[in-house]
Amino acid sequence: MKNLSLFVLLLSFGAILFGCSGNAEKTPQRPNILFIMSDDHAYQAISAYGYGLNKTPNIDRIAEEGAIFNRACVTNSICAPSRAVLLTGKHSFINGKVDNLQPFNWDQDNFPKLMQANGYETAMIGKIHLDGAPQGFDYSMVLRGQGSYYNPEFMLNGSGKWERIEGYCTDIVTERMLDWLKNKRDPNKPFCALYHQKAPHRNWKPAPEYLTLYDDITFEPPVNYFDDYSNRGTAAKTQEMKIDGDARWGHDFKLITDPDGNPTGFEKQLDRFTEKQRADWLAAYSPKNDAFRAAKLKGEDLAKWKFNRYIKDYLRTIKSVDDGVGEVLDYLEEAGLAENTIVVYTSDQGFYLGEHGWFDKRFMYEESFRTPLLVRFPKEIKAGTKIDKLVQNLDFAPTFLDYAGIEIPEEMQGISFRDLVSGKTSEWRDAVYYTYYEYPAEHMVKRHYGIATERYKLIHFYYDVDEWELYDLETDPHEMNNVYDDPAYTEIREDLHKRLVELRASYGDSDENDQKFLNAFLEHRNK
Ligand code: SGN
Ligand code: CA
Repeated sequence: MKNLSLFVLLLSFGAILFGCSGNAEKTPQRPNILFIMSDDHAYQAISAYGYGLNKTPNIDRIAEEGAIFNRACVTNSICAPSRAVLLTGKHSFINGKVDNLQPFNWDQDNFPKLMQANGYETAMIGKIHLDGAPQGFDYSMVLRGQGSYYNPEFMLNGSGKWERIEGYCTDIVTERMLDWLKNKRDPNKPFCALYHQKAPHRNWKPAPEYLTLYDDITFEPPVNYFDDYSNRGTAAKTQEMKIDGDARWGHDFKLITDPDGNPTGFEKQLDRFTEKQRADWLAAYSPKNDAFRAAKLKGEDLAKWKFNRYIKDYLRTIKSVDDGVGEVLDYLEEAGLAENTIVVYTSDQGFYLGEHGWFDKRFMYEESFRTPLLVRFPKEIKAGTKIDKLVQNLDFAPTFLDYAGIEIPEEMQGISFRDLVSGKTSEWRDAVYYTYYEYPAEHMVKRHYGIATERYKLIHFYYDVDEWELYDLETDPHEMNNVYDDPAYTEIREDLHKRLVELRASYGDSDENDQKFLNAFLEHRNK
C-alpha cells in the first residue's frame, strides 16, 4: 500500500510538471468518478430498461454512451445497509450495518477514505442515511435521516448542525453538486463525488412543476398486481406492503380527507411547505381528490385508482432526478470533463411498482433484489454495452479503487467489474449471496437469506418460520410458483443447498451471526 501511495504521488508530481510545460494532455490522468445514486429507483422506471412506463432520457444517455447492467443486484435490499455495503465493499454481517436501526461504524475503511488518502478530492452530497459525521469526504452536505422533499435540512461537513434550505430537495442536491464541481473542488486533483438523491423514496412528493404530469394518462398495473400469494410460503402472504391494503389515504395517496370524510393527517405535512408551495400543491391535488371521492370506486377499480395515484407520484419524483442527471452530464461535457469521468447511475435497491400488489422492497424477489446500474466511461467502455452477469453493490468499492489505481484491501468482499464492463474478460461469479434482517418491523418482511444464480433462486425464511423457496426464473420470471418441493427440481435444489452453504462460509456468514443480529435487533427495539 505504501509503495502504491508513493507511486501515485510521483505520478501526480509528474502531472504537475508536464502541466506546467503545456503537455497536460499527454500525462496519464487518473479518472474522476461521479457516483449518482437515487433512493428506491426501480429499474422498471428507467426507460433504458425497456418497460415503457416513463421516459428518463438523461439517465438513458449513460447507457447509450456506455453500459447497462441487466442483472445488477444488492446484498441486502434496504437503504442504510445498502449504503454501508457500497462504501465498505463488505457484506452487512461483516460491516455491522445489517438493518436501518443498527449504528454504522464510520471508523472502518471505506472507498472514499482510501481515495482521499491517495490524492483524490472527495465529496458527498444528498442522502446518506448513516448516523454520525461522514468520514472520507473533503466536502459533505448530507440530508437529515430520510430527508424531506420540501425545504429539507442538511448538515455541512459533519458539523452536527442542521440547516433548513428552502426549495425542492432533488433540485437543491443537484444545484449543490454543480456548485461543488464548478466552484468548490480543487481542480488540480481527480475527484470522486457521490451525488445521492432522496427521490423517489416514499412518500413520493413531486416538484411544483410536475404536480400534474401524467394527469392525462391511465397506467395499467403489472400482470401480477392482483397476486393471491398461492404457491408460496408465509412470507409473501404476511408482508405489509400492499398498495391496496397497507398504503395510507393521507401519507401515500395524498388525500386530505378519506372517502368517508375523515381527516387523514396529510394536511399536517403541508405545514412544512411555504405558502406558495402549499397553494401550488392544493391547486393541483384538490380537483383530482374531489373527482376521486365523487367517483366512489370499489373493488378492482379502487385498487387500480390507488395504483395510478402511487405510480404517478413515484414517476413524477423521478422526472426531477432525471432532469438533474441531465444538468450534471451537460456540465461535464461543457467543462471538458466527460471523457475522463466515470459516471455511474444506480439506486440503493430496487422497488415494487405494483408487482405482487406491492410498493417497498426488502424481499430477495427480483424487483427489489435487482437494482438499476448504468455506467459511462468513454475511454474504456463501448457505447451500447450490455452486461447480464450478476454484479452486486458489493462490487462498487473495489471497482472504483481499481479505476483509480489504488490497491484493493484484502477485506473487501466485492470484485472489480472494470475488466468485465470493458470487455477485457467475460469471467465472472455465477452466484451471489443475499441477506435481509429487519423483522419484525415496518412492512413485516421476514428475515431471510439466499443464493441466486443466473437462472435459480433458493431462499430461506427464518426466525418465526423455517421455510424454503425455490424459483426458476426461466419458466417463472415473476416468481409466482415456489418449486422447492417439486420432484423435477430435486437435483437443482440439492446443488443450490450445497452452494449456499459454501457461499455462506466463504463470506464468513453463519447461523450464529443470524442469531447475534437478531438479539441486537430485539434489544434495540425494546429500548
Ligand atoms: C420509511 C418508510 C418505509 C420504508 C422505510 C425504509 N415509511 O420508514 O415505507 O420502507 O422508510 O426505507 S414512511 O412512512 O416514512 O414513508 S429506506 O429506503 O430508508 O430503507
Ligand atoms: Ca432505499
